[in-house]
Amino acid sequence: YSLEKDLRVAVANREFVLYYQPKVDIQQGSITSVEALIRWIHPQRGMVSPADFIPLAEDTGLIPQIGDIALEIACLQAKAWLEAGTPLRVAVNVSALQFHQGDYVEQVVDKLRQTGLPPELLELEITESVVMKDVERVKQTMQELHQLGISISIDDFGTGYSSLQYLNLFPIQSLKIDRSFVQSIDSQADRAPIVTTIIAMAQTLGMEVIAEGVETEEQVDFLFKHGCNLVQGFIYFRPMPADQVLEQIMNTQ
Ligand code: G
Ligand code: G
Ligand code: NA
Ligand code: MN
Repeated sequence: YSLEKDLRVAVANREFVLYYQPKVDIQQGSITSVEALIRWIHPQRGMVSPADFIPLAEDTGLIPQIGDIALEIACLQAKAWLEAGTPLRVAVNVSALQFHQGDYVEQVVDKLRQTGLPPELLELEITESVVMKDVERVKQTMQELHQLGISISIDDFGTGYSSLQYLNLFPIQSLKIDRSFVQSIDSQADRAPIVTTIIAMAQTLGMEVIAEGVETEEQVDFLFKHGCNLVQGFIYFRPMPADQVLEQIMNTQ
């Protein structure tokens, strides 16, 4: 039995769906975008979490194809929401291998063209570790994406030791404070300064800052008090299937 073999079949048969988790502006009481999170619907095992197959997809070189499927589903969905009269920006996770492909920008442009999604409704989440490799090329790729009107977020921020100097070179719209730092707000007082430092850093650089993995009122209060009013986490919404998103938004507004 081989999960790798199954994953190849999964790519050929497109056995993937996206769940969506809203990002909330707690000051405005609005949803600013939704993060697309992939799930594999395995014919025997049922729903498989990306934590259990993304690493395998990276090791086996299948990740660019899976990323391409995710991007396509996300663009189609955001286009459908737009046509339903509810424009909603969708944030898609991009893995290092996909981002570093020579024709990544063209792949994205093709997807926008094929689906008819305006670039302003697409956001790309790139992990901090990706950004620190090959800085000049990353900068070039980000600039091309930015000039198209696409937003770029740095995911899992705080785990990868980016220098301020590099960050300032890139057209980055927002920093996402890694869940591990957010979850230490209640328990480990010594790590809270990391959160406040990231918030201050984002403000200094003129970027938005969003906290991910927010689960408690205490975390929300702390974040708000320190100037971070964008949050994503179970306290507001869990990742949900596409057909629940509009209903949830209606209830929020
Ligand atoms: O949804 P969940 O918490 O199980 O996601 C686990 C991890 O998988 C997260 O780190 C998330 O960023 C990553 N992930 C989710 N969807 C995608 C995707 O479409 N592409 C890539 N590369 N990673 C994803
Ligand atoms: O690495 P990335 O940030 O893309 O991971 C997002 C993952 O975090 C998703 O799989 C999502 O299900 C999960 N997630 C989202 N909100 C919370 C939360 O409040 N608590 C925890 N533990 N996980 C969360
Ligand atoms: Na992400
Ligand atoms: Mn993250």
